[in-house]
Amino acid sequence: MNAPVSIPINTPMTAPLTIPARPFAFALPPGRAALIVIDMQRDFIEPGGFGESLGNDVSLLRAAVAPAQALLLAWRERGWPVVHTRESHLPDLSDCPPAKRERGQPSLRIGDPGPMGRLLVRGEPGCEIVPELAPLPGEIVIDKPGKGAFHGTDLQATLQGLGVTHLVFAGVTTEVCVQTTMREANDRGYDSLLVEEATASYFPEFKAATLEMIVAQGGIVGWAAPLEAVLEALRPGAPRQEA
Ligand code: TIU
Repeated sequence: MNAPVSIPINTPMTAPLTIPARPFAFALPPGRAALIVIDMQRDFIEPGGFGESLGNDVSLLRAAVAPAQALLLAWRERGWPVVHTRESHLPDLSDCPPAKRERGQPSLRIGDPGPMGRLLVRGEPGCEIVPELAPLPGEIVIDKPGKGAFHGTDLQATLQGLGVTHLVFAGVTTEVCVQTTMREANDRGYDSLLVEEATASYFPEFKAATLEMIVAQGGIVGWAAPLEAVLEALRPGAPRQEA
């Protein structure tokens, strides 16, 4: 069982930044928020990878790259923690359940060789994050065997160690790995915000529906906000919520 989010004692608390968001303003506490960029890998975004093997038009995901990069750069300027995830498997596929590998009739399966190496296998070119969003030394990279980033990883312990209580999300795909991870985070007690332009789906209607699902019922999963609202809040000197 996962322990609830805990705050290390002596963590300095400064007044939260206020981000206009749906279903209501998101209060982002400096020092306790991490940016989590989900699976912005060549295997999902470029032709010849896992996403295309499933029959998808991968060009639809490209739209999220520049907004995610703007968010990442603003976050880095603040010096706050960044987590990158990669959906990936060990070369012997011992962490890939047969039910995942054998599902459906893809043109290539996980572990099969393609133009960017073996699909979704760690260390292969296709498994890497696109160059625009490449992790910097010191940023956290979580290799995850599932759709959710908490499943089978040490993400929970890593975030707890950093005293993180709030997550800002970018990445692909909106309704699969992003939404799954936001739901996992919600159940673990994190407040999560999805940045609308910094996420994409092979199915634009699924992205739109997912945004609605997240914010419905008073934020049953979390919050959503446009990129500009987040960037504005991150600018030095941006107004803060009254403590
Ligand atoms: N197929 C699809 O939409 N997504 C995935 O398989 N993985 C992620 O979302 N990263």
